[in-house]
Amino acid sequence: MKHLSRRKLITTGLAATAGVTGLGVATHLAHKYGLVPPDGGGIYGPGETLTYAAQRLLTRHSLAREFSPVEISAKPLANELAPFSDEFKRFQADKFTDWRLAIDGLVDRPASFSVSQIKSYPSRSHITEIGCEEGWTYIAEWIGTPLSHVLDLVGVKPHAKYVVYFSIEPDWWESMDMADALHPQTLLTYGMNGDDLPVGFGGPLRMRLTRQIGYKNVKFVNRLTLTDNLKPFGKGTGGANSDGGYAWYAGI
Ligand SMILES: Nc1nc2c(c(=O)[nH]1)N[C@H]1C(S)=C(S)[C@@H](COP(=O)(O)O)O[C@H]1N2
Ligand SMILES: [Mo]
Repeated sequence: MKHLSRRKLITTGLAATAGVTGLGVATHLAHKYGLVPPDGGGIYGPGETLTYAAQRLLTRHSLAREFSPVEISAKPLANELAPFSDEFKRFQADKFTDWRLAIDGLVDRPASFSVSQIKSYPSRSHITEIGCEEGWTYIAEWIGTPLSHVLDLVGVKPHAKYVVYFSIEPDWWESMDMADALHPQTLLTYGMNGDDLPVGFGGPLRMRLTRQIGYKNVKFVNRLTLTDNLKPFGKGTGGANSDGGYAWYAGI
């Protein structure tokens, strides 16, 4: 990694804007340094690769901006959701007592966790902004357990490269790399603005990543899988949204 200097990356970026040859160079370098996102071969291939590579090299450990309590949006906007299924309503009627987050794949000890178990672990909160690709954003306080804490409990195998996370809602799933999975602001979120996380915002459990756009923040999460290969999931791009043509790495 240290051989690919900031200067070189910037040069590569300039080359990329200069033309096809530059794009080839950028892609070649990104492959060489393990900076190619899983959907990097798509139509936006080199461009996505460059964005991902730049963010990963330059902002690997950076935190998303945190706001002060007075900046919390008075009326956060919940994205329109599909009607809740009978299965979901049964969990809800029982105050989500039977809700489980299952973790499997490349871990030493596959396990499943209740919401109250997750709430008993160390918590972290942050006041951050979430935004939809359609243009609106809001600021809220998000309360949860760092994903890294729960991953430590199950023991992630060293060759795991991605966390794939699934909603109880059919067809809602996404994945992130280990840099985001272990990032201190990435939370298994169960609270919002001092209360339980309302179901409209993804309760009882939502994946909250601060450095990527709204659609990566999957609601009603009930399963995580650790993997080193995203190809077997869906169409192989690493998420329901990237399968549909959006970027897999949707950095903000
Ligand atoms: N399970 C599930 N998760 C989801 C969605 C959804 O429809 N179902 N919508 C996504 C999209 S496109 C966005 S922009 C955000 C919206 O979050 P909000 O409702 O808190 O504004 O949730 C994301 N997570
Ligand atoms: Mo969205």
